[in-house]
Amino acid sequence: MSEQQTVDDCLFCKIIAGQVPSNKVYEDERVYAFKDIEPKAKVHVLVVPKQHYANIAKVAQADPELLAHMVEVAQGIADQTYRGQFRLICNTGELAGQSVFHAHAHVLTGEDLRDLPM
Ligand code: D5M
Repeated sequence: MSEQQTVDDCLFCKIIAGQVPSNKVYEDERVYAFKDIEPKAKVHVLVVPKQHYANIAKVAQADPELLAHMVEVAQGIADQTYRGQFRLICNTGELAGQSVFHAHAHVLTGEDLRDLPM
C-alpha cells in the first residue's frame, strides 16, 4: 500500500481523514493520536499509523521504524501527562480483543495503573 492509501470502510482511516470527528492529541506525517471513546484510564489515547495496516504485527513486519515511532509518541504523551510512565496495549486479532482492524496502540496513563487489570 502507498503512504496515503486508506481503506474505505475503515473507521480509523475516516478519523485520520477528518471524516469522523475525534479528540486529537497529537499528529505528525506518520501517526495520528486521539482520545479513546471508552477510556479505561484517566488518560487513554490511541496512537494510530496514518497508513492502513490491519494490526500492529503487520506494522512491525512492513515498517519497524514506524512501530518504533508509535512507541516514541506514546512516550511523549506519558511525558506530558504522567511522569513518563504508561501502559501500551496492542490487541492483535479478534480473539485477543481487537475490534477495529486498523493498527493502533492503546496508551494508558495519567494515574497509578497498578490496580488496573491488564
Ligand atoms: O480498540 C478499539 C478502541 O477504539 C476501543 O477502545 C474503542 C475505540 N473507539 C472506537 N470508536 C472510536 C471513536 N469513534 N473514537 C475514539 N475511539 C474509538 P480494540 O483494541 O480494537 O478493541
